[in-house]
Amino acid sequence: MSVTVIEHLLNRVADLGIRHVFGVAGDYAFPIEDAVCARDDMTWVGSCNELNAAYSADGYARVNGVAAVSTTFGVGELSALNGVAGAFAERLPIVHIVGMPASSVLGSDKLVHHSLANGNFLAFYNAAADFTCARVILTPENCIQEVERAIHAMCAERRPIYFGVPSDIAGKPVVAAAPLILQPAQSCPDALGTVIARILASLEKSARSCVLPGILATRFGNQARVQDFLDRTALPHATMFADKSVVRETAPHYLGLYYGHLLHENIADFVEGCDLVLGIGMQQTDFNTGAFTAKLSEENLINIMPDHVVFGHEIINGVMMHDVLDGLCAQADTIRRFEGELPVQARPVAGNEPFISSATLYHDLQSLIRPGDIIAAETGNASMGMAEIRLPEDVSYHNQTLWGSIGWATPASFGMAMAASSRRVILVTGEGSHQLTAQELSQFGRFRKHPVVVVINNDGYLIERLLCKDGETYYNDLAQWRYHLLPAALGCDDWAVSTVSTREELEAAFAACNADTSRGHFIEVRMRRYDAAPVAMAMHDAVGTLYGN
Ligand SMILES: Cc1ncc(C[n+]2csc(CCOP(=O)(O)OP(=O)(O)O)c2C)c(N)n1
Ligand SMILES: [Mg+2]
Repeated sequence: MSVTVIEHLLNRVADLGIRHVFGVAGDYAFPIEDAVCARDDMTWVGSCNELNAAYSADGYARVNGVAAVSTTFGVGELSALNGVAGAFAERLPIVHIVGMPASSVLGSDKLVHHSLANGNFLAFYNAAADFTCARVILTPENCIQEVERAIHAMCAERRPIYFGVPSDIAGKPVVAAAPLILQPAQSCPDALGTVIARILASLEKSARSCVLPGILATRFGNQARVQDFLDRTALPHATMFADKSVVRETAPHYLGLYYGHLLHENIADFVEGCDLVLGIGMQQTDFNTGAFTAKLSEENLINIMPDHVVFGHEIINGVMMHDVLDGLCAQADTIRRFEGELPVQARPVAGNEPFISSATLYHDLQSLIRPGDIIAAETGNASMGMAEIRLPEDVSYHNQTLWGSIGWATPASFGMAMAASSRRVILVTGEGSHQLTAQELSQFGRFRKHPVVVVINNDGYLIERLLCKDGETYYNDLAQWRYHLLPAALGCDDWAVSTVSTREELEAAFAACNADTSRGHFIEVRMRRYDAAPVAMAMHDAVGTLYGN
């Protein structure tokens, strides 16, 4: 029997290593959902809403490398779009499969549900244009080649793609077509040789160099190469806000967080005092540069990007990051090892105070984290506090730094748990962010995952209180939920739940997490209203720089 359109698409999705499809069912999409459920190698994960499904796919892609989300026409896909756009910005490959009305309806003037009642059936497909690197409405004739074209674009760009599947088309047999032979982009040998020689010569000439490894190195599959290069050269290296856990944070030449001049002035002075700064997939965004206070002089900067290298003002195209890193690693032994003195990042220190404060919380959180953990830290004080802690080996840490859509972390952490069933997931979120997507906690219970959920309750949108004109304005206030009742209400019956405000209580809650990993743990941490992490305070002080006030 010949393969149907949806079977062909799902076969190729499975080939990519995707085992779960997040989404919300809908009548136009039934043929997609039925086809997923009919497979032994795939599980349908019914999310509470499509935004959460897209965030979960984002988390899944961070851990698994690639993910899938499926939604219904209009109402479903538009809800997912914020999450898809986030994945676009943060370079995460996600296959978005949308169930559309039958092809006889598309292009007609029929008044069908989920349509705009104006005959424009392409509005939602068009809305996806700027948030995907390829999109197509499948037909039996275009299926084989267009699926390949889109998957190729997704893998090359590490960005989402969109497949519209009209409900009558899904079950039609694909029409045979010559397979597209698409090769991954190759480095141009001459350009590659030039680039490697120039980087080595710059390192040779430099009196003091350092490396800024960035999140794009991880996204493009080069984390091990970067670590190998750093281990073999012992070059000092620091990370920016989005780049946490790209490198091993226990390495002797790892300096810590480079946050422009808002914090850790000694690290900024060291980095900016180098006559060569070698970025590897490094991005100078507002949050990475400490509100643009980082001052990296262009002529001292080389940045190895996914498919090009930037030397000051000059860009050399046609060189793939993995080839450049392989070339550098092959000659790593010729690079002079750094032997000078390194700056030390001031670390969270805690005195003996009994109550939890941001001075103690992030310090004490270090006792919770174990090698192998996966951490999702939400935008706000949570990620700003977590930015400064030093992670043990083999911990992967995730934050949606660039897109910064609050509510992301709760469903994303669930996606991470689905992608890595043997690893523990720790979610650290503010209570304001948690309110956007808290219902997705229920999926942890439903799929028998055992995360540690830390909800920091500081009575409102603290980061907004710090950044806006008058923090007391009531748009920063929240309804006070009884957070400790959430796990039970959401079907996470056997979870350990605690509300803590002293360090002794917190210590006991963390000890329980590590003593019993066979169930979920939910900890509400009560904090004072204006008790902010140092990074958040520094941002507060720099608000004028950031917004041009
Ligand atoms: C989807 C979305 N809406 C609004 C914002 C603006 N925003 C950024 S942080 C924040 C408040 C976060 O509050 P909470 O999670 O309680 O963290 P806190 O800073 O209080 O610790 C808001 C509303 C955003 N980033 N994303
Ligand atoms: Mg809050």
